[in-house]
Formats: sequence, C-alpha cells, structure tokens
Amino acid sequence: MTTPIESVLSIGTNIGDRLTNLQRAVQMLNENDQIELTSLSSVYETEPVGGVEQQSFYNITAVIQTTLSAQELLDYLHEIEQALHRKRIVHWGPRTIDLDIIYYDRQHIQTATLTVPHPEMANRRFVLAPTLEALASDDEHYDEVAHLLQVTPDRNWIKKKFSNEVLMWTK
Ligand code: PH2
Ligand code: MG
Ligand code: MG
Repeated sequence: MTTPIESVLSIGTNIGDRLTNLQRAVQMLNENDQIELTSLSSVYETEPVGGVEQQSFYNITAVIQTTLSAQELLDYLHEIEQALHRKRIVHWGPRTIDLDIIYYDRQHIQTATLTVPHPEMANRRFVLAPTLEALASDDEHYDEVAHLLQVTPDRNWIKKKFSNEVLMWTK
C-alpha cells in the first residue's frame, strides 16, 4: 500500500448549469476509490480572468488524499472533463468544467503536460480565496496561500455564492 498524498484541486465552470457541473465533478472525484475528498470550499462566483468576454465562473477548491501519482491524477481529471463534455473552443475562453492541480504534496513537478504548484495561482484570487477556506489552518500550504492572497495583484471580483452543502458533500 502506498501512503496517500494530499493534493489541492481548483475547479471552475462557466458554461451551462454551473452548479450541476460542480456537483458532477465532485461526484466523479468521490467515485474514484483512490481519491478521498477531505475538504471542499464554498462555491464562489467569480469574474472571468483572461480578457475574453464570457459568463461569470463558479469556482471551488477540493482538498483530497490520493494514492494516484500526479500524472494519474491529471489523467483522471481529464476523464472528468471529457465526461462533462468540456469543449476547448477558445484558449482561456468558456469551459464546461476545468480541473487543475494546485498542489501535489510539496512536490515541484515540471513536465510537458503538468506544472505543480500551479504557476498562475498567485495571480488568481478565484484560486487563492477558496483554497484558503478549504485548507486546515495547520496545513503545510496554509501560510503560503494566506500570504499570496494578501499580496495578489488580482483585482477581479469574487463572491461567496453558496455553502459547500450545495455540493451534496459531507465528510
Ligand atoms: N479559468 C481560466 C481562465 N479564467 N476565470 C475565472 N474567474 N475562473 C476560472 O476558473 C478561470 C478564469 C483558465 O483555466
Ligand atoms: Mg484552469
Ligand atoms: Mg486546466
């Protein structure tokens, strides 16, 4: 048995029924027996970052324990994206669902398909605020995320929209 590793995931959606998209993504994370959800943030409504005119996003952060390798986890996140019919039409444009790995333990990973920690997290309030909420205050990443949130240059609006109970999740 490998020891489970903590990973932090950022999930975003701005096409269709955004709440249903988040619920289905959370459900699919739960369905994988190598993933255990340990914490979920509230649902935040967030201003689209990236310049393309589009509907607002719903964003959440999920903290998981997993026995998947980082690449296996990424492959599974892509499976969820496919299952929810994500269409890659415009770069940084609208998407049904996008799941990104923010942290994988303390590892620094740099491959052709995966960079961890997420290189843009410092510039994304929609990642930092839900992540700080979801992390336990004694988590190894908590102080860094709190600091990044204080100093982020991102001025796009975000607002807490629903409690995490709407994700039909209880630990
Ligand atoms: N994702 C992007 C680009 N812009 N903006 C918001 N508010 N939320 C997102 O999840 C998001 C974005 C690319 O992944
Ligand atoms: Mg993304
Ligand atoms: Mg992505």
